[in-house]
Amino acid sequence: MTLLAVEEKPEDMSDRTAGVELSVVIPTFKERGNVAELIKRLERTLNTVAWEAIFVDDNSPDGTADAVKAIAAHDPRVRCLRRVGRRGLAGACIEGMLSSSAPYIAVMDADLQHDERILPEMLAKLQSGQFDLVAATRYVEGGSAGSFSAGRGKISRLATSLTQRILGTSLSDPMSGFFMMRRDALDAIAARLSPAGFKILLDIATAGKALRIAEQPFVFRSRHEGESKFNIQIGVEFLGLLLAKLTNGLVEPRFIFFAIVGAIGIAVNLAVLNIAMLVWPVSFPIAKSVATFFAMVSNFVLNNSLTYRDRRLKGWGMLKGFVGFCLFGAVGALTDVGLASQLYAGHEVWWVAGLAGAVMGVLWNYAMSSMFIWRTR
Ligand SMILES: Nc1nc2c(ncn2[C@@H]2O[C@H](COP(=O)(O)OP(=O)(O)OP(=O)(O)O)[C@@H](O)[C@H]2O)c(=O)[nH]1
Ligand SMILES: [Mg+2]
Repeated sequence: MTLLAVEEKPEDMSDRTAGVELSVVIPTFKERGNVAELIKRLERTLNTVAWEAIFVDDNSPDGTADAVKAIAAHDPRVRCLRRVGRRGLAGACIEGMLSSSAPYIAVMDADLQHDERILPEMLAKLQSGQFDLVAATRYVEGGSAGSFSAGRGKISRLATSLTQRILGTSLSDPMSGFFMMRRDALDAIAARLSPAGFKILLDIATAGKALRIAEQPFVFRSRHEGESKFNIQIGVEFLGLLLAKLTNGLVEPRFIFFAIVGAIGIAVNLAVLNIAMLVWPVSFPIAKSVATFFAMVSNFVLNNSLTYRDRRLKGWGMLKGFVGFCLFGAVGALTDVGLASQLYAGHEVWWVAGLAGAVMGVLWNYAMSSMFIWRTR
C-alpha cells in the first residue's frame, strides 16, 4: 500500500480581512488590574478601525502577561510580548513598536491615565498625510495634568521647561508617553533610539529632526489600579538622556549612572580606609587594599542594579561578571596611572595630570563594562 501525501488545499483567501491599520503598544509592569478595562475601552473607541493591542510586559511578578494572554486566547487583536531578564520602559516601547507591521503605531500607558478617546483624532491627523507624529499633550489649551499631585506637577513642569530650553524642542509636553506615529517614520530612526530611559517620545522627537509633528490635547487622568513606577532613578535617567542629546550622542544616557556609582565608590573607598586605619593596626597598603576591594564590590553591585539594571547579572553570571569587572578595573587603574605619569612628566601640573588619568580610567572602565561584562553593545 502506498502512502499518499496529504494534499494541501489552497487556503480560502476570500475571508481574509485587510491588515491591521493601527497597533497600540502598551508597556506594562505590574498592571494586571488594568489590562481588561483598557482593552474594553480600546474596543469601544476604535470601533471603526482595524486595530491590535501589543502589550510589552517585563515579566511582571503580578502575572500581567497571563492576564493579557488569557484575553488574547480568544481575541486575536490582542497579543503579549513577554520580556524576561530585562527592564525598561523605553526599550519595551521600542520593541513593541518594531514588532508591528501596521502603518500607524500608538504608544500609551496601561494605567488608564492616557485618555484613549483621542486615539481616533490622532489617527485622522496622521491619515491626512500632513504629519509623521502626533503627540498627546497635557500642556496646551484643552489638555490638563490636573490629576498630578502638587509635588509631581512641579517636577514635571520643571523637567519640561528644562528640556525645552536645553534641547530646543517645540513639543509642549516632551515628557508625555502618549503618542502615535507613522511606522515608516519610526523605521527610519529606530537604530538611533536609546532603550535606556523613560522618555521615549522625547528621544524620538529629537532623533528624527525632520519629523512633522502635531499635538493633541488631553486631560491626564488618575491612575486606575496598581502603583506608580516613577522614582528618583527615573529622574537621573532623564538627566542622562538630556546629556546624551546635548553631546549629540557622544555621552550615552546610562553613563550618568556609571559616573554617580563611581563617585559613590570613591566615598566608600575613603570611608573604609579611614575605618580600617582606626580600627585595626594594619599597614597602609593592607588597609588601602581592603578599601579598594570594598569600593569594587560597591561599584559592581550598584552598576548591576542601577546602570545596567536592564541587563542585570544573577547567580554565577554575577560572580563571573565581578571577576571580569575587577580585572578590567585593574587595567583601568594602570591606564590612569600611566597617562597621569606621562602628562605629569611633560607639564608638572599635578591635578591636570591626575584628572586626565582618572577620566581616561573611568572611560576605559565604562567601555569595557558595557562591551564585555553587561554586553549592552
Ligand atoms: N515593560 C515595562 N513597562 C514599564 C516599566 N516601567 C513602567 N512601565 C509601564 O509604563 C507605563 C508608565 O508607568 P507609570 O508607573 O504609570 O509612570 P507614570 O505615568 O510616569 O507615573 P504615575 O503618574 O505615577 O502613574 C505604565 O503602563 C507602566 O506599567 C518597565 O520597566 N517595563
Ligand atoms: Mg502612569
